[in-house]
Parts: sequence; C-alpha cells; structure tokens
Amino acid sequence: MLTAKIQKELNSQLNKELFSAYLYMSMAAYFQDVDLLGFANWMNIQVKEELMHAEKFYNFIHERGGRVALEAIEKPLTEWASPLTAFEASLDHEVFITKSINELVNVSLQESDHATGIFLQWFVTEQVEEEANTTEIIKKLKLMKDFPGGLYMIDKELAGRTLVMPATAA
Ligand code: OFO
Repeated sequence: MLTAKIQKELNSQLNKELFSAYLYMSMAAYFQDVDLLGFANWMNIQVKEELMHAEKFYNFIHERGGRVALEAIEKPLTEWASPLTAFEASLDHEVFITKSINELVNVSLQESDHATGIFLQWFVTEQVEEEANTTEIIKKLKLMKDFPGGLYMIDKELAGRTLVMPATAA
C-alpha cells in the first residue's frame, strides 16, 4: 500500500516523464522541420523511451494498490537556435529529472517505503545513461562545429538509433 505522500510524488513523476516525451517530440518536430532526419529519429526513439518510463510509474502505482491521477502536461518549447542548443536543453532537462528521481528516493526512505526505493533504483541507473547519451552528442556537436559537413555526419549516425526494450520493462 502506498502512503498518500508517496502516491502524490509518484503521480508527479509520472507527469514529468510524460512531459519528457512531449519535450522530445517537440524537439523531433524541430529537427524534422530543418531536415535533420537522423536527429529527428534519435529524438523520436527518446519519446518512446520516455513513454516507457511513464508506463513504469503508471503500472507501479496500480501494482501497489494506488490511484493514477493524470495532470495537465506543460507546453514544451517548439524552437531552438541550433541542434546544439536543443541538446543542451535536453541535458538540462535530464539533470532536472535526475534530481527529481533522487528526491523521490529520499522521500521513499523517509516514509520507510523500501519497495518504492527498490523500484526507483532502475531509474537511478537509467538517469546515468540518459545524461551520458546526451552529453556525448553535445561533445560531438561542439567538436564538429567548424568542420564542413560535420552536422550531416552526426545526423547520419543518429539515424541508426533503434529502440532497445529494457529487459526489466514493466
Ligand atoms: Fe529521460 O529519463 Fe525519463 O524523464
């Protein structure tokens, strides 16, 4: 059984995961608009991953006898000055999500809800990967900044990203 506090926090994180999907869908649309289809592909895969994150929270709340209560999803930005700016915004968002997951772990400890704590460990690990993946692309974008055709090389590489289903997906 979930305490009211944990249920509220889990629902709030579910909303943040849905916003993540919304934000990355907006970034995918931006990349599509500027004909960077590999970047758009990468972001579209990210959307699917975020929806899986949201689904994990949705399923866990129900599994614990709680009640999912969906809230309004914030409107994301629709334009970025450059691919680098978009990826920097993506990293900022992932850092925000990492902080939010860490705070949720703290709340689960305060409430002595160890089942929620164990559930959240998957997300603690996932956030390391989320930040690393985005940081790697930012590094490449900076490295290739003055190299003619560099952006298209990265675009070609990002076109190859496919959805990897996590073994522990709920
Ligand atoms: Fe991008 O990890 Fe969920 O939000």
